[in-house]
Amino acid sequence: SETYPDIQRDKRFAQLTQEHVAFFRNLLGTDSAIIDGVTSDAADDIEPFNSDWMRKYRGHCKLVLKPGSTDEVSKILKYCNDNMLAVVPQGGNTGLVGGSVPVFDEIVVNMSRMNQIIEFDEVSGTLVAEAGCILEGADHFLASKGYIFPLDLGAKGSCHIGGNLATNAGGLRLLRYGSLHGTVLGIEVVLADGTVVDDLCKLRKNNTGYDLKQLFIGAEGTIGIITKVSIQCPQRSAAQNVAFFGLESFDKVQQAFREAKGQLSEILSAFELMDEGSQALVRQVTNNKRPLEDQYPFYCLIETSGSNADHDSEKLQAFLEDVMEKGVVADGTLAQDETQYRSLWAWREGITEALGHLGGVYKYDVSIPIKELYQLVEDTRARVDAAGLLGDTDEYPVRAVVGYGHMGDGNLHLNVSTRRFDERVEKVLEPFVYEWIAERQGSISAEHGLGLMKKKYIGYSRNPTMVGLMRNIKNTFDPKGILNPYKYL
Ligand code: FAD
Ligand code: S2G
Ligand code: ZN
Repeated sequence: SETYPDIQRDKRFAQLTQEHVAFFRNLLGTDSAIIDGVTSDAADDIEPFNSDWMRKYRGHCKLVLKPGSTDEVSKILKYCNDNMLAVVPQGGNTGLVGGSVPVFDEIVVNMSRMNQIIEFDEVSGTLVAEAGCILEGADHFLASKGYIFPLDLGAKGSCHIGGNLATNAGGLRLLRYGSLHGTVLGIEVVLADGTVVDDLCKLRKNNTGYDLKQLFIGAEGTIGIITKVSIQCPQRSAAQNVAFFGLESFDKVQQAFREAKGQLSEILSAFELMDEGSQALVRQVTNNKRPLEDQYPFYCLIETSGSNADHDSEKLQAFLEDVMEKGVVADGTLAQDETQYRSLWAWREGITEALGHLGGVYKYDVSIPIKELYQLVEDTRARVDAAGLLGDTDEYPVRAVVGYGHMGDGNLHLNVSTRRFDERVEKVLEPFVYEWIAERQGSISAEHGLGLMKKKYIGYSRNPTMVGLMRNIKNTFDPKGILNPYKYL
């Protein structure tokens, strides 16, 4: 796991004492809301809260608090602010940049007990829920009402809606439903000093002053703890279908993307890119039968969501025949039923798990102008090979350099799969990848955020004026710096 030689624990932050624990125990009033490693040895119970999903970042917190209400969050933060106790807000702990676990002994405030749906308006589709609601649970609730959550990602079974807002998660449906900056109507958030900010607006339009909620979307818990969300949810499409294509070049992938937008237009709901390397790893881990007979350098998964199953599959069938005829697509298959729909999606959604299963992964979630999207993978693979690190042996630890992602958003997930985290590999990759991105005015973080991993690289995508303004905002909302310290800025 990662160690932090270049970071010192901020001496302004107090060490936890038994009095502090007594205050929180008294406030929360139930054992299920507190894991106390201060007055008792709870190391094993605390472990999952100290270690991130990739097992790459590890903190040493001794106290996990699980508030059950906004008032409890407010009293926790006021106490921490008054007593200089550092805090890490935590949702489902599926973040991939080390933002959701302590760096040292910060208190973890985990939102999992605040997981209720509060209200749903069946006419407007407006959902109000607590931040600790699990994304998949909220989507299932909406499905029962004929609606859909305008966000989907592979971590849906564990990630929280609050964490999704805090990281401004993009995911698999952004092409169709847009970003959380557009779908979120309001939030309730608690500031470092315990102030409860009620901006839980349920109106589609509210043009009365600065749109402050936007600051908290993507702030990664550094200026407040989101406690409630109000979000506009679209009708769930009656008909969903998915096609899986094999293509001979990245040029052809770009052509397929243009054809999909042109021919499928309003029913296109996802366009995901996968390279052969990423698919070979999924095959290696799952041993599932591949969707197509032959192997191709590239694959794309195209999803349609519309109101009329016959009309949509006719349109998709015609599109498939057309792009095959034109030689844009070398081979393709359409899902015939729900089972095939899910199994085709699994070849895209299962990549992250497969990579995690195989050992250490260096992840780069980046935005690049679409025409160069895959060039970064090729340049990185050549660089790792030239450094003599490609080989999947103990001596040459890099198993594969693969690329996949949300083609429609110009968002590539470059992943370097290794047997273990290895200094030599990191030195070859960083800052090379970030410099490559900066030269093309791309973004070093498309959707996963900055966290601990990318804090020191923000300058590759934001100029000093912007970073200065962000610091002013941080100092306005969290002047003592107790919220998620050491990260982000
Ligand atoms: P956590 O990991 O617990 O926290 C993430 C950050 O938000 C931390 O900085 C934390 O301090 C802060 N935070 C959490 N809750 C709150 C709150 N209530 N108030 C304030 N701050 C808070 N991400 C994408 O964008 N797109 C993807 O397609 C995608 N796919 C993924 C697939 C897999 C298999 C995995 C493991 C992760 C994936 N992710 C993806 C990354 C991750 O799931 C998202 O960043 C997600 O939004 C994190 O939600 P969480 O509840 O797990 O937050
Ligand atoms: C995805 C998940 C993280 C990764 O699958 O869309 O956001 O890089 C990613 O595997
Ligand atoms: Zn993604």
